[in-house]
Amino acid sequence: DQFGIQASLKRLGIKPENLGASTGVNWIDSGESSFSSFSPADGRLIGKTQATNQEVYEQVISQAQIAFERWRQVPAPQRGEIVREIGNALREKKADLGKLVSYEMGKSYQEGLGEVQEMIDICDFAVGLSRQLYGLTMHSERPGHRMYEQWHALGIVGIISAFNFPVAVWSWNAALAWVCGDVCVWKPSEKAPLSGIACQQIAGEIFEKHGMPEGICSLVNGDYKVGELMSNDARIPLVSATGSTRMGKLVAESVGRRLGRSLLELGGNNAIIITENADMDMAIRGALFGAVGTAGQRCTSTRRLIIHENVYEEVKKRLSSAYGKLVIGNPLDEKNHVGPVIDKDAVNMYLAAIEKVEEEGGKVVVEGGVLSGEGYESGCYVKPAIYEAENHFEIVQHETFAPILYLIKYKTLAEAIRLQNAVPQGLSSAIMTTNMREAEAFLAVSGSDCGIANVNIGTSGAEIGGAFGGEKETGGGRESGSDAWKAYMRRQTNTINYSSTLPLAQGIKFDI
Ligand code: UN1
Repeated sequence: DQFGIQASLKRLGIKPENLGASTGVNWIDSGESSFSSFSPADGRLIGKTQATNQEVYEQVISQAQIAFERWRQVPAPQRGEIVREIGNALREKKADLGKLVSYEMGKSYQEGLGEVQEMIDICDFAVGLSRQLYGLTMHSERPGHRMYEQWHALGIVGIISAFNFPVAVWSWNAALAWVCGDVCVWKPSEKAPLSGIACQQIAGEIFEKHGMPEGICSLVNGDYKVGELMSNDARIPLVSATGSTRMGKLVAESVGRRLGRSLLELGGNNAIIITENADMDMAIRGALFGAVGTAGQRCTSTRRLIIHENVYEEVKKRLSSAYGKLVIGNPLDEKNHVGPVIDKDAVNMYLAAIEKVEEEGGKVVVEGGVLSGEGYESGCYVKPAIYEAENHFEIVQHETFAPILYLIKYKTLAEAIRLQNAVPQGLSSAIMTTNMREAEAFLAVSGSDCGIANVNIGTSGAEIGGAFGGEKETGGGRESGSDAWKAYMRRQTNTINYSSTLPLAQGIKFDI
């Protein structure tokens, strides 16, 4: 145990097995068979979790309903106080939690810490927000009338999160939902459940310390079947789901059938446009981290570089040389740049994508492959690869959750923007340029069609303060900053008549 994993698990209060569902600090034993969580870093078993069955699910939802009645009555700033303490507890446990995220998911320890920092940041954001859940006032057309809107808590928020950000995405939803007066039921990814369990325990203890009932923060482990229970459950007015476009369409269909709300963060196919006016050092640095960081498994990972023909060869050369210096290995060892992908399925998807791009006529620039031998025993380490490709290739149109980067050449900025937009997804995008006209054209209505458009920054690494999400097959949802909180509340328009007559709107006459 070179990296002190066992000590961290102990400090985080993770028991070795059978953690299925929880409504706060209590865990419910479903007696169901268990899921094993293996580390992609070294292939070892970290722990086991139980699947939540229908009966346990019912227990969790009933408790959440009871908890909502109480929680919604707590004044929002007091709810914020509790979220502040959750943020402080995360600060205290940052190193242990960051390590567990890194070990269980495979991202570098630095990125594991970064993920916990996102959780801390969203808690801070939510604390401030708890005093700013503003509604508007309007002028009524009728004399002696006042009109305004207010935002009320919605109810149970279901959160389905993905393996790649096993805890941060939960916190973006949960921290806002809590200050809004909602209660949360979270299904973490079955590929990284223990990080979720650690967070559940941290939050559960804080709610308990404040004498709050069980059911404000709940967790239900399991696979897609638990997700289906949530999507079809009319007691959950909002389901927030992060993952593949395929999964998102299934969730949206089920939630839509019962006219519930869904908030979707799905696939991205993010590009950086590198113009001939780019600061080349910055462009290379941004592209490199965007493409190989988190082993290409961020929904914001850079998958395409759209490069001006005059700088194309230079970018190709400099990137190849940078890729040659990448050190691939155990994510907890801070000398390594790139860790493993999540599991063998991900390795197979990576290999299939490489085969496909070659079949479609892509030309290899930096060769990929699966690593074996000492340190790579888990079989999940792959080499980041680069291909010259064309935007219309089927594989380029598709989000492959792996470190494969496609280089595409362009002549005019209009063409570059057209290529950037010509994919089904619309999450993140960037332009590298020192030319103000190019930057503004990229940001204009006729520019990038993505939810996130950056100038001289890569496609990944969004901050908490901005709304996060994207268009088209990315699902349209917005989470974390700006006014994303509105998705977690219900709006009520109130008109009050303080006059002694009852005039009708639109001047309608109705006299007897
Ligand atoms: C994700 O990959 O699901 O912008 C979220 C970023 C991170 C979040 C990514 N802040 O890359």
